Amino acid sequence: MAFDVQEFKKEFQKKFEELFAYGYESGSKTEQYIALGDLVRGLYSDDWIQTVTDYNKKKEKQVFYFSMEFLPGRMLKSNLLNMGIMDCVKQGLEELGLDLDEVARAEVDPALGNGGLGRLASCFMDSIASTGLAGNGNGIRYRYGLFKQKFINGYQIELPENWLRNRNVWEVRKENKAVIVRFGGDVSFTQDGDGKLRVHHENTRDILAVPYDTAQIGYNNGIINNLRLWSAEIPYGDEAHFSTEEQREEVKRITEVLYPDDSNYEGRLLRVQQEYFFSSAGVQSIVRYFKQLKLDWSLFPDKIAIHINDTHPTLAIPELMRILLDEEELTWDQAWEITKKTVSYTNHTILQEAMERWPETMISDLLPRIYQIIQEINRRHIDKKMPLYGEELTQRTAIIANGQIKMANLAIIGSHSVNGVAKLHTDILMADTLHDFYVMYPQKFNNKTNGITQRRWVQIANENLTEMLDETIGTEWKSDPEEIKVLKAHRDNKIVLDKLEQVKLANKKRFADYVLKEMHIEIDPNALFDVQIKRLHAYKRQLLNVLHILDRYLQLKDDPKANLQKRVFIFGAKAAPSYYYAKQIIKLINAIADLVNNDPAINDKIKIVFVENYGVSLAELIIPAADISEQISLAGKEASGTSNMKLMSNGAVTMATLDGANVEIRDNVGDENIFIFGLKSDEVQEYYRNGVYNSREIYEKNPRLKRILNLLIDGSIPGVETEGRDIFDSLVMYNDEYFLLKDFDGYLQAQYEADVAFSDRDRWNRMALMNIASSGPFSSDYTILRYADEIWKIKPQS
Ligand code: Z2T
Repeated sequence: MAFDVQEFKKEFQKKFEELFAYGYESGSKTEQYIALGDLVRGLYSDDWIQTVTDYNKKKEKQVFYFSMEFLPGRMLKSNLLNMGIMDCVKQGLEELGLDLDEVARAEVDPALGNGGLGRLASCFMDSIASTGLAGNGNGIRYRYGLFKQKFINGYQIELPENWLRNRNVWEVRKENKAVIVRFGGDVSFTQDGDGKLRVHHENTRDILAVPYDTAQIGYNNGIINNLRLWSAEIPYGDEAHFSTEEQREEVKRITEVLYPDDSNYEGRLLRVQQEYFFSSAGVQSIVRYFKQLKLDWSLFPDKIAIHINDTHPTLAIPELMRILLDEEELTWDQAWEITKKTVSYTNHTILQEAMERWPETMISDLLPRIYQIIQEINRRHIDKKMPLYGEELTQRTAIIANGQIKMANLAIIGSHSVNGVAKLHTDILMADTLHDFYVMYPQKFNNKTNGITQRRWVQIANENLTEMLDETIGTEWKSDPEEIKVLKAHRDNKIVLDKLEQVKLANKKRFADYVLKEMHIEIDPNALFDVQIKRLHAYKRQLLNVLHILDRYLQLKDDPKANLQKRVFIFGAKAAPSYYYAKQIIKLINAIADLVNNDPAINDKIKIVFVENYGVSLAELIIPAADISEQISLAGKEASGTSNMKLMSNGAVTMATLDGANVEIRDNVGDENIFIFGLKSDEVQEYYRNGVYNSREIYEKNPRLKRILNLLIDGSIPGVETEGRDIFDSLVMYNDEYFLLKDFDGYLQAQYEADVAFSDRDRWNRMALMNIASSGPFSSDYTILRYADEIWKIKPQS
């Protein structure tokens, strides 16, 4: 993008005055940010139009990534980076007396997702544009994002996240692209003169879906794709049908707020309304686009790929069937062929409690025509498979059973590809969770290990490391992430290792400043920063981390001179508001933090920092400062994990079980550069099957562990009488569902080895370097190229 500093300064001043009618010097940071964002959006609008025009002209096949969640993070700096004007803008602002980072911080971080799944969708949008693929996002423009987390007396409190309080400079409302989504009503059939059955769907409640589009800018390639988020409104001219306040509220409610559950299913009517709302709107706008190409319907799958991110958008399948059957009058067989060839599905979890199942009556009342189509898909499936696979196996794959509609079954049957998100996860799906389907459709199953975009997670989040890499190995890694492997040649270069240590130290200081300012806790940047940042879930085992901290606490209480590495334990985690146990764990960690941080006997050898409101922006601050990356879920439970990849890319050493993508991280980085402990996934399976695990026995026989667990119930930790008791009981009396006690010894041993390694600075720096140098394969650019090649059948534009 041709652009110079002087020109930028002029344009910025002009834009500011145009918007606010006074000089930028007297504006607030938010106003300066809005002016800058508005200016930047104007700079890419030509490329945006050009990209759309090109796709249309070439009738390029396009992918539509349907996701209930997107977690883009602040967009200003990533847009500047991808447009190639970061340095120019930084310099220009500086000459105007402004600091880019300060202005950028005025942007509200849109929290339109829960965790891994939503952030993955945004990494994918960045990679789709950056690898030059024709792709679009399709989702919901929630009026309120994921709740804002506060701690009051150590308890999690949830506040509404009004992310649109200021103007959103990136979105463009496209009123002319609005569509109607219909709920309820009556379905009837009449026979035409030619004997054809005609469907009538009447007395529906019609909601207007209005799209808001946001540019997804490719990295230095001039390509700008689209993220389309839908908002529910009352149809123009239809106000008479929404005359009461209650009726108007009901419409608004559909896109009012994101459900705050990560890997947990919430069987509410409003949730399924949300799912149908954005799936239907998305499919309708795709069909409208396809019709304008004036091609035969059989070519639909040659022009369109629809990808569903977990089962949340599965209703796109019967919705596409409905449009092809009822509106376009294709036969069932034609419509079914097209639908299957168009749709592909990613599974993100094997946890049973996360599997979506809707009561039949809910769907038949809310979506009567969609319900009929699901019934027919199910009937044909059973009819076809029964003679081939017999009664039992076939019935286990039914979409409708016991009054419930199983969305995963519909997603698998209605699509041509089913993928897991890490090798181990896909293996478990095939061998276990989805084994019946694997027997029926082995060719549908494939793995696509997750990835992350190093543009945000290294170039933007870690400028110090970026600069050091540029100096050491050149800039090739920025456009081809695998190229970072050449850093391995410097593994024994003392100068490089020292530089890396300085980079880490500077990042740790930056985080320490934040912690001092925001939390009034003083932490030592020379201590080992031990980081666990992810949603709070029993299976992720934040509690195992806690048991380790308590072990150190007791060692220091017994002997203040104990030879232990000084550590700062950093947590970031939100608990679903209705997840009582997870909230108890938050309270426990905060209580232990109060106790340990203020105990003079500990003498600052342990500090615990539980940051409030963890999200993308805080991740960008914490990850570059991490020494250890805690990835300690019970083997077999974490589908992939992605913070493991972000932390590795920033030179943290992983402390891990062999779960999710940790297995592939180990394979890439080598055993000597990672700490592995704990049960393997097949060992866990075996325990579940033969049921011989007895946590009570471990408690009784392991005095060190017993002493720690007793701290929970003997009043040693003030303020957690109920929480301590409940957590103790879950671990000792109710047989410890996630095998914390079983993995405890191995975890302590691995942590001890980490202490030893950290005290040898050269060794640790070499480990950090090897992690950075081995992180290239985890770029979402490669993940996306594999989706494009093997599932979507689309090619990068040249
Ligand atoms: C989610 O973030 C994940 C899985 C879900 O299953 C739902 C949500 Cl909201 C329905 C996570 C996985 O737990 C994590 O292992 C994975 O890395 C991430 O999705 C992206 O695939």
